[in-house]
Amino acid sequence: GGLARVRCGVVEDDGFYMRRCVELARRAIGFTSPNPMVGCVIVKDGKIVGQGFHPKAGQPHAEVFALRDAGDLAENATAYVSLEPCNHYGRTPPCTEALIKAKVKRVVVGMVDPNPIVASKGVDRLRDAGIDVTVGVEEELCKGLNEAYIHQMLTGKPFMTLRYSLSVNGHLLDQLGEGVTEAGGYYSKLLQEYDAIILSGSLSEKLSSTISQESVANQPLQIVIASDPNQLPPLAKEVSKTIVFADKERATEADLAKKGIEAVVLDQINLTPILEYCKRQGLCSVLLDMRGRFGDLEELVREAIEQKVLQKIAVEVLPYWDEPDGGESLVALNGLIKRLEVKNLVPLISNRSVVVEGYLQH
Ligand code: AOF
Ligand code: ZN
Repeated sequence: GGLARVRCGVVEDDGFYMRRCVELARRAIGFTSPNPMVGCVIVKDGKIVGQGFHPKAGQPHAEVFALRDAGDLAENATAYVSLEPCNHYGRTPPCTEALIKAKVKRVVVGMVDPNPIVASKGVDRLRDAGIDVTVGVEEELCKGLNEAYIHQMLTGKPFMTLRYSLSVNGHLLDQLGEGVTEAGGYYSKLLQEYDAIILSGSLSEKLSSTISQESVANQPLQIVIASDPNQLPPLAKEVSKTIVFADKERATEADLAKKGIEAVVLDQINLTPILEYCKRQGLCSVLLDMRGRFGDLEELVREAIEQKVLQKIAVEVLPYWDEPDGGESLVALNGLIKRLEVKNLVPLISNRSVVVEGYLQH
């Protein structure tokens, strides 16, 4: 943190360039999964001569774009990368080799890659090639950028967040605060960030309003939990892929397919098959999106907490004092969560809500 040291107009601070990497990486928010977001800058004589970010899984890595941008100027330069350069052939060739070939003198790495096939081997490879490597600059910032990717890599499970809106008197609201129509609103930021959202199928007409209004945005997969799939509201399938998990007592997959609904029917709706589905689909982050009442999500939320699968809670407090017969209260969660470490108070964008993000301490 802190301000960059500046000497004769030349920025010398590693943190400064690493923060720039993170800023670049964020341009691809919502598009890189299952890959991480990564940014890279090439610095020579205190000037940025090349920059890049990883735009999408399958496309070249951040380092490749930054090196291309720098051209011959990369020789003897310092490369800053928010994540350890890879040393393996995946969908793309190793970044370590590209950096070595470009003859960079020094590499500054934000954090080691938790991917077991990388896990410090990239750093080792660069050092073996005689490159000076510094690891762990703005590490917390870099980890925060890819909390879902890191969690998924280390546990094999998607990063799961529970979100809800509350009135000032503590009732669940179905309003979305700084909602989907506002670019930069908190809810639209969540939609952009998460690979999938899980919604209750008993929450009626509101399902289609989850779709982001920004045309360039990532559209998360909608997972609808429906105890009664015959009572489903219209699904906004034309905009976002939707899958319904339903109770087998009420309908068959074939019945639902006839109605154009892609469904998985289960003996009993519970967390395990949903997590397995997420894994098969390669989903790294999932938002449990609670609107107004628990509805069909109640058991799922409970299980996610009890099985320590829920990582984070994002609460938006809106300036309403709702009627007693308004939304449900959060009593169903009482006693389930032992400790919540509040890390982020998301700065106000409008004066219409306050957002608190906390992490469950399992
Ligand atoms: C980097 N720079 O910009 C990214 C990295 O299939 P691939 O070739 O895209 O490889 C994916 C893995 O590479 C991914 O799981 C992670 O370990 C690393 N991502 N590495 O050096 C990048 N996106
Ligand atoms: Zn790479």
